[in-house]
Order: sequence, then structure tokens, then C-alpha cells
Amino acid sequence: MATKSNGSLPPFKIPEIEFTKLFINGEFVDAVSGKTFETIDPRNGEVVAKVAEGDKEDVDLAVKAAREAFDHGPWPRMSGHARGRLMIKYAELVEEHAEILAALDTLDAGKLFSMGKTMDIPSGASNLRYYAGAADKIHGETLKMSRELHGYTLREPIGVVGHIIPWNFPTAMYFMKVGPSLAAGCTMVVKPAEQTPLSALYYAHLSKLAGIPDGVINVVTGFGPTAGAAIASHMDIDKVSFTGSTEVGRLIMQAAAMSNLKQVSLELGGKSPVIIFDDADVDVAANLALLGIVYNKGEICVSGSRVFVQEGIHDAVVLKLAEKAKNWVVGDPFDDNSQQGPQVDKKQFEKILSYIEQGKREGANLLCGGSRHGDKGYFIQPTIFTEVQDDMVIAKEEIFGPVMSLMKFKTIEEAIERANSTKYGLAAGIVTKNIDIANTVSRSLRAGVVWINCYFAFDVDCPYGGYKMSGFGRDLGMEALYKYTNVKSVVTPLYNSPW
Ligand code: TXE
Repeated sequence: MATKSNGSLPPFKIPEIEFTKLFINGEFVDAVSGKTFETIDPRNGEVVAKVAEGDKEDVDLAVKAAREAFDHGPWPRMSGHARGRLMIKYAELVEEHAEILAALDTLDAGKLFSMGKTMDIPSGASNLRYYAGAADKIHGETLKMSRELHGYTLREPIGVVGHIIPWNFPTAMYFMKVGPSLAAGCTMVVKPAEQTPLSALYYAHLSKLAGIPDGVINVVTGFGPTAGAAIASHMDIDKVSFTGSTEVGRLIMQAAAMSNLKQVSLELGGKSPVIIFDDADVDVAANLALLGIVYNKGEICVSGSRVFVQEGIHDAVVLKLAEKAKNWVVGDPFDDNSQQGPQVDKKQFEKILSYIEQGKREGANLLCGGSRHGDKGYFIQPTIFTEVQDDMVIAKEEIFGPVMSLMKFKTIEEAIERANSTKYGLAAGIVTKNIDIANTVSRSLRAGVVWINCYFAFDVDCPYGGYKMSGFGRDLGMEALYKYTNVKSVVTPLYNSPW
């Protein structure tokens, strides 16, 4: 067991890894093939653990357990109130284990330990509590039928759900998907990303401690083209909820269409604009823009990777950004003083560096950063390009790293047009004190969320998802709960009506 200095906190012990097997029907089991894969610590490239490598046979077993739990088990038949109580117990256990869970996400994903402990893990617990409170308020409507009929709707759980989740927010994504589907009365198979399987397995263990019945939550760790694809094309899964790349989103839809036409929701890539108007406070604007690109090392689908600054304030914002980026602390994510840890893995690290090289070649002006940080692990300097043209690759493609493209604009109309000229539509930011500008621009942007004078203002009650090629369907809020339900209409003739 290694000991790590943790800034102002007493030395924190990096935990032994307890759970590395698949979780099926309430038990931790080896993969049918007996195979395992390594998870890697992005701080240094060293192996953290060997984890069971699930494949199609394992997904089949997990789906069988989930199907049995759905068709014959207590979970969908329990009162919403009873489900909610178990979910609250689950939330309490998550909070009690916040330190270990945060450490697992740091070891797997390079996320800041302090942020995991104070934000990601507690907000996972809040998510469970929110949906626990909703579990006994899921109801249909009484219909105003146009004939002599009595009609009403029931909202029923959709069935067995496959959740395929990415590596950038292993905890938040787990609960965004598991929370509402549990409340709805569904059973599920969760496939965490191969880079970040450890916290999901720990969450599986806690679900058992909380008393969630066997077979309700199953976790199959493994790779996308094998375990993930088996979920997407499974004949006995009723819905797949996916967060990841646009390319794989397309494969998921294809697989759903070619198998049993299961329902699909997709939360995919983004290239979100942040628009700073002349009247903005320079300091506030620079803070928001910087946060928009360096938060979680830029590994967030809503990162504000295209920053449009109106010409009157442009130079001042650029100066301020350079100053702030220089003071941004990149370092060991277990150290409280660090503001940015390493990228998740070598593949992402190299992908980001190659985009940076592309930006240099394309002739954008490198304001700051531009290379790796240090000589070990997958750390990258916050990088800002100015004088970027809309048709440069760095302004068009999702980089998924701390790399900002900054551009100048003149009029509101121009800003709207250029902000919208992307295949994506996940998020957008507006910085202005002018309410007319804020209202006009927010209505004109084709994005699933618009943050005005803030950024990353997530809330469990605030639905979240994409327009255009950023996907469809919403996580969070009551919208997310409804996507795990089917609406059934029930109709009966009224007394003496002619049937
Ligand atoms: O994503 P993948 P990758 C974007 C970001 C990143 C790029 C590539 O731009 O640089 O995608 O990342 C599973 N059938 N985002 O390659 O492959 C996979 O195992 C079924 C944005 O890691 O999409 C993992 O669990 N599943 C994003 C999940 O899909 C498959 C977050 C995501 O991996 C599969 C992550 C298949 N054929 C990356 N192939 C966001 N929207 O937040 C892979 N998977």
C-alpha cells in the first residue's frame, strides 16, 4: 500500500484494489474466458490492477440475470417508496466510501482526488437521492377521451437497460444512468469504459450492501467492440443508453436497428462555443473561458473549446487568459494544490498532442502551452490558440483535451452564425451583462444547454443532452427518468356505451 502526500490533508493511503471481477446476479465472478486486462495509472503509465475482461458470453449471463430480476424479481413490483428507501441507503454508502471511490477514479482516470471526494462522489449520492424521491411519483394521466370511454396511461419501467459509459466521469456517468433507471424500476447491465472500470465495480458492491436485489445491477467490465457491442446488439435488452464518441454512437444505433430495435439514447461529442460580448467583465470572462477548457483536463463533452470574443474586448481577454493559464497548476491529481491531472491514457494524450501540432501547422497563433507537461505520465499544458479560423481542424473537431481555439467576431448575428456552424450541439456559453443579448443569443443557439455568465452549471434537476450529432435523449432531471419508462394506455367503455 503506497502512501501519498496529499497537500494539506494528512497522508492519504492509496487503497488496495478490492473488486476486479464482473458483478453478475449479485456475485463477483471471473469472465467466462478467464481473461483479464490491465488498467493503467495515467500519472506514470504503471499497472493499477488486472480486471476481468467480459465478452459476449458474460453479457449474455448478465442480461439473463437482469431479465430474470425484471420478469420475476421484486424490483419492478416494489412500491416506488420501497425502491426509494433502498436507493437512499445506497446513497449513504456511496458517501461513506467517498475517499476510496475518489481514489479509484484518480488512479484510473487521472481525475483530481480532491474534486472527486468533494464533488463527483457526493453528487453521485445526490443523484441517487433525487431519483429516490421521484420513485414514488411516477404516474400516468387520466385522459379526456373524445368518446364514451374511460382512458388513462400507466408509466411502466422499460425493462432491461444496457448502460455503456465513458471514462471521463466514471462516477457521474454511472449515477446519471443508474439513478433514474433504478427509480423507474428497470434492471440493468452496466459496462464501464475499459480505462475506468474500478469505481463501477465498487458501486456494484455497495448496491449489494444497500440491499438492492441480485440481478438488478450487473456490471460487465471489458472492451467496447466486444462487451459493448454485445450489449448494443443483444436481443433481450430493451434500451441502451450510451455516452461516448459520435462514431461509436452511430454503431450503437446500427446494432440496435439490426437486432431487436431496442430504444436508444445517445450523448456524444461536442465542440461547444463560449461567446464573450464587449460589455463583459474581462476578468470574469477570462475565468469562465479558461475553466471551460481546462476543467477535468478538457475531457468533458461540453468543454468550451471554441471561444468567440467580440472585437472591442478581444485583446484584453487574450492578455488576461494568457496570464491565468500561466498560473494554472498541472500536477499529481492526489495533490490538493493541483488544478489539472493527467489525460486518461496514452491514446488520448497522443491524440491531443497531434491536434496541437496540427494547430501549429495550420498557422494559428500559440498563445500558451503547446506541449506535454513534465516527462512522465500523460500531462498536457493548458494550450490556447488565438487567431484561429473557423475552417481549421482544431476549430472543428472534438479534441477532448485542454486546447482552446479563440476567435474574434464583430456582430451578434455573426457570433450566432459561427457558433452554430458545427455538426455538434451539446452546450454553449454566453458572457454578457446585457439581458437582451443573453435572451436573443440563448434562443438562437442550437445546443442542449446554454449557460449564461457561468459554465458547467450542472444540476441533477437540469436535463442534459445534445442537438444535432451530439445525440438525443436527456440525462439528469425528470426527462432522464421518463426515458426509462414506457407509456401504456388503458381504455375501457363507460357504463352503457355501445361495445
Ligand atoms: O470513446 P468510445 P473513446 C469522445 C472524445 C474522445 C473520443 C474517443 O472525443 O477523444 O470520443 O474516446 C464503448 N460498441 N468521447 O475511444 O470508444 C467503450 O468501451 C459498444 C466523448 O474512449 O466511444 C466505452 O465504454 N460500445 C465522450 C464507451 O463506448 C463501444 C466521452 C466510450 O468509448 C464500442 C468519451 C462499440 N463498438 C469519449 N466501442 C462524451 N460524450 O462525454 C467502444 N465502446
